[in-house]
Amino acid sequence: MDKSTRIQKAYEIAREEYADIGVDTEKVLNRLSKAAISLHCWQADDVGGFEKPDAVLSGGGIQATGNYPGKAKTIDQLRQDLEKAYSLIPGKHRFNLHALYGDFKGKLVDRDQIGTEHFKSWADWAKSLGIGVDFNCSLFSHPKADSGLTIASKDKGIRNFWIEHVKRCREISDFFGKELGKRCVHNIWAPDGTKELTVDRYKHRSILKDSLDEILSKKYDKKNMADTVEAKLFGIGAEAFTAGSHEFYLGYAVANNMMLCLDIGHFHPTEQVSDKVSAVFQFIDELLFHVTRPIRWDSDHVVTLSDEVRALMQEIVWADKLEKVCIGLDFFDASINRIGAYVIGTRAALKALLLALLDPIDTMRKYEDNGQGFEKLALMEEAKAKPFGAVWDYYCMKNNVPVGETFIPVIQQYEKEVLSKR
Ligand code: RNT
Ligand code: ZN
Repeated sequence: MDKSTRIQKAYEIAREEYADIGVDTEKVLNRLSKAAISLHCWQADDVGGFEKPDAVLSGGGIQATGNYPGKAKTIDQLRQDLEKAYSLIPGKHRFNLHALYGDFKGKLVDRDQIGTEHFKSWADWAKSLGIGVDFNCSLFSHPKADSGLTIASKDKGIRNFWIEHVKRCREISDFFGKELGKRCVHNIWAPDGTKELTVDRYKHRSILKDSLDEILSKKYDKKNMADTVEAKLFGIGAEAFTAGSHEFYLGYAVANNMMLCLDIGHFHPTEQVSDKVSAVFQFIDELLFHVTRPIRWDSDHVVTLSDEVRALMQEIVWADKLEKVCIGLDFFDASINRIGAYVIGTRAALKALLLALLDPIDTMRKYEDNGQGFEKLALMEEAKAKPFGAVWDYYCMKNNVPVGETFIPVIQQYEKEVLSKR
């Protein structure tokens, strides 16, 4: 039997298996195909950006470790890498850009000087691929961020510089939304914090609040852009105090009726981000997730089909909020083939979502409502052993992307022909 016939047959059997527990796989795949994951530009070059040649990530309390050859050094290379990754992932996805990846054409453009003209070629590229773009202000890798404080700094000059930067980033986000006809989500993450014990925590947080108020005072059409704020527990060099903590941003987002970003790596290691979904949605309309895999700290390892990612997708689906979430990836591993990292991580996030959509949720909920605890648990357990892989393979085949591990040789070849020559 040839491979595609095998995949088709396995799927047909799987479809019946799922129908037995009340799940319509065709409907599930249709829903899955509408989920657009935002692939982050920064996995391709270890968060370097294009402000100057050979730019590297510095400060911000984040780190990319490893020196695997082949990282993207130019915009063209990064675009080529992303196109390769998209071709190995089923479905139509998005692109997530950081401000320091502008098309500066060799000129030094400081952060408070960037404008839509530096992102025109990105919009054209995204248009040619038919994908939406999300955006991020960049408050790190810059001498004015060296103190570890930007928009929460007591230094007015520093603060105003970064306020101006973020304002411009919002304008650029609006531009992307208009140009592409797809809303651009602008995520504000400020690394602000201190290494040592800080007396004036209250003051820094009230400065941060004021800065955000000023940044967000201009209103944009929500069709084109939406702002989110991303909280964090700590960063390298910001161990003692991080101004934009979860309580701070949860409060800020609720008070200002705006989106919140939850990054899986930004909480205590035993805390489950998945459990926050149904809590936060009581007060906030939309959430952005930064899907990543923290090991011992916010290490941003490549996403895999881990328990936490599965639980997160389940909570999103079980709360019936799939249409109210944006899913962005936020890992940067410089120690393995970087295109491989995109493909593994995005496929894993999609697999987790597919698994959640395949759960027999209606029956599970009915059992729960009836107090049939044994039945519910039994069904939850048995659902884990249903032939999910056959559905996934079929989805990949239908979307004309490699099935199973067959993307490995494709990436090996790309490495040989393209990455190794950089
Ligand atoms: C840092 C945050 C943030 C960054 C990107 C590069 O801990 O997660 O989202 O990873 O903006
Ligand atoms: Zn993040």
